[in-house]
Amino acid sequence: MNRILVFVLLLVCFSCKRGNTPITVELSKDWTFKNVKDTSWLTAEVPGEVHMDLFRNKIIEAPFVGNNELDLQWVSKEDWAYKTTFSVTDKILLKKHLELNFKGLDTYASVYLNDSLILETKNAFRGYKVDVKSFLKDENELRVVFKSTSIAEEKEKARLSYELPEGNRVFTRKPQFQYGWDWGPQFNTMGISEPIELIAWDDYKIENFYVEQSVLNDSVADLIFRISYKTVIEDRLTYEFYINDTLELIQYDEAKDKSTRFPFQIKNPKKWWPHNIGAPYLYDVKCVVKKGNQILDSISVKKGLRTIELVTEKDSIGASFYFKVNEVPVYAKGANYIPQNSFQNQVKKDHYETLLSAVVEANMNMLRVWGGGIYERDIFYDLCDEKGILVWQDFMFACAMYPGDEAFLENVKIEAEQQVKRLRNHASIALWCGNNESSEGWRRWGWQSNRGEEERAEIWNNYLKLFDSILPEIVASNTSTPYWESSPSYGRGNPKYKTEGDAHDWGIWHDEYPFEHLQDNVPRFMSEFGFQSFPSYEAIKFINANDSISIASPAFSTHQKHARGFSIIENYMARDFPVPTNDEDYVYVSQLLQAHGITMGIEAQRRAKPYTMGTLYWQLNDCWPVASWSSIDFMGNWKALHYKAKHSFDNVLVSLRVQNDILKTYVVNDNLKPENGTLKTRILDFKGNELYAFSKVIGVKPLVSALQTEINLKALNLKASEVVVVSEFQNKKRLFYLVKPKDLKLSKADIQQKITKTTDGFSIELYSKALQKDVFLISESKGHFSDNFFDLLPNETKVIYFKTKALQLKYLKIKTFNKLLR
Ligand code: BMA
Repeated sequence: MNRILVFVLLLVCFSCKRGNTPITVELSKDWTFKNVKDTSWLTAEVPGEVHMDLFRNKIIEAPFVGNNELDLQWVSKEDWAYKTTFSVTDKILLKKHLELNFKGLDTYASVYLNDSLILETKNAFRGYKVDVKSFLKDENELRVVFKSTSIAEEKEKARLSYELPEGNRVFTRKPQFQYGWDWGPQFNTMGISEPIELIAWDDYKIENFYVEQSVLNDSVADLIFRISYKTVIEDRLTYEFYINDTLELIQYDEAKDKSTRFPFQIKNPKKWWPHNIGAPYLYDVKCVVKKGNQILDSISVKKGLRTIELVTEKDSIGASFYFKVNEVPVYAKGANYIPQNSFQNQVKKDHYETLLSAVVEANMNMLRVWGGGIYERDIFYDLCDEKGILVWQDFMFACAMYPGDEAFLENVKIEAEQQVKRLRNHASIALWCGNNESSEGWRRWGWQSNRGEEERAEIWNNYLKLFDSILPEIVASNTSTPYWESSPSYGRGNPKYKTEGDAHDWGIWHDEYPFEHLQDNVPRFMSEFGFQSFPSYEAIKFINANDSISIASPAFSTHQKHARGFSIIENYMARDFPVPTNDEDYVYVSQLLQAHGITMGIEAQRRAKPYTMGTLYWQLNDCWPVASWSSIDFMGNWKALHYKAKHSFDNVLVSLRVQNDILKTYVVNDNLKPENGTLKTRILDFKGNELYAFSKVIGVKPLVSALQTEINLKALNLKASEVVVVSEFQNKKRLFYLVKPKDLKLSKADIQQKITKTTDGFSIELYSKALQKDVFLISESKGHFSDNFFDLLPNETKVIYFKTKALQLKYLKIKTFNKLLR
């Protein structure tokens, strides 16, 4: 557009009247709450939740401490009322339209405005809008009464002649993990979970702005700006579109059809990439709607331009399962994400920022938002867009069969449509997946036994209605993001789990297969596999509510939710590691054990690229302090796995394996460019003496994994328990051992340390004359070590940074695996 015209338009724009745009007021003040049976009201936080309100009022103890969970089950069995009063200005009252927008009510709520029942709800995953023009006054009272979920659930259950797997939770549309999970407590929350807004408007209000992308290549991006709105006028309106604050398009339309669409083209577009491949570029797109000179409404979105494809093509082995971003096959690296707190309103902006930064730092490019949790808040997806993290988004259904009656399906339809529309502008969203493990459960977990044919058919047909028809149709008609019915495609009881689709390989952990199973059993896309460990000392002390790190305390036992959890950890530990007798070492070794097994899987899968095209381990984070599969604990401390996964997920990975006495070195390259350099292999004893050395100049093509060297170990006549293999490529070193950790004959030597203050923490220089394995730095000051649980090569100095607000590093403890071996 001509510059003078833009200037004139901008001048016109500055003189525009803004008086008549919709007004939004959040009703977050002066809330009180009570048990419906009580008389006195106590202060409440909105948005919020009843357990936390009770805790703040000192009625209950901290829910995550000790055995308090068990004593607090009464809370969800009661009914709770919330109320506030608020005044409304004449300016707002005089608006033609007054609407209350309930962004989240958890779950069975009756809402009264000035004693009139205005709304009844039954879905915590959707919003509700109510026209309140005829109810609103100068002074108002808003009251929300929540009923215990069990009342509605029992009613629904009574309507069926059979029981649905797995329990009454299936009848309520709320986070399923709140009913208790194998890593989560049972805290069935109730409350006003998201803001309530009063929206006042006269003639026109934007409801939704979707920047649809119809074509994207290197030279053009063809977009369609789709606006849906509410209006009472039929005038000709002006739509102005700004890209990165520059007015780029002006269009006109009659305001009457509830929606309108305008094509627009960006030349030489900048694409959005997952951060490990390119920059996650985002455009600012803004739409301003005017009537003549008057602005009626405006809306902005951040838009990343990318194509996304899930490639599931039949091939000679079975069928592929991988993502193509901007035509590039991208190996997905990451983890499964669960809610960050049982009480969602305790999760603040900083938590999102810190956790998602840790995802990027660990070289992950994908998270799977698991179906037993929540559709995350906008901020989560905003940050994933910004940081270049792809999101595999489950619909919120997990490990169960769900009802199929009209009312239930209608409720889910609205939920799904709202969520898909809310998230469709996000470049990060790579996939919508119907559910977690429901079809696997139906086929393999005995759910069909003791049922007649008719009953089985009904339950399965209801499954198909929802996951094979309703949800994919909603996804297809509202976005171009791919849909997948269920994760995994096949349970591990079906041999196809390795040759088709995505897999959850719980042979590790649940079936107690040795970790080595992961070396040769790689699927096409590993969407779950995992192993538990104990959390940080900090988390254990918090649970025990004193300075004790006892893992045998009754309190800590409540924080292990897997029936066989402790014994599975111990069985695996005894196979590969020494089993310490004191808790401090036991916790440490449990983390080494988890990291040992999971990184073995990560690397085997990456080496198998392109047969395998994704690795998402179970699980990234925790919702409370607990012994679990997470790699970052509830307190934000990185376990050994998170540090080691960072290396195993590196874009350029040197990975070693021994097969029939042959030491094989692979290089995996996830970059778009070839990686060249000298691959050096050295074998050292633990004092640093070189026993063998071999170098080779290599070139690794983009996006491949390739075997680079094979060394016959037999011919070298080594003492396998007394050596370390050091592989070096492009200034990065990987260490590899030829025997199990428990069989290593490590030397005992001191570690020298030199600590220096830096601007935001400390630098720690470490040195030892002998190889030190799994060096673990522990500080009592809260902070983050740049690396931890690392191996220190003999006679080499390593510098670690400890980022902390503490001004002194009073206590730095160093643990090393060497000391655990007899
Ligand atoms: C996976 C998940 C969860 C569970 C985990 C560990 O299959 O989908 O249901 O917490 O296993 O058992």
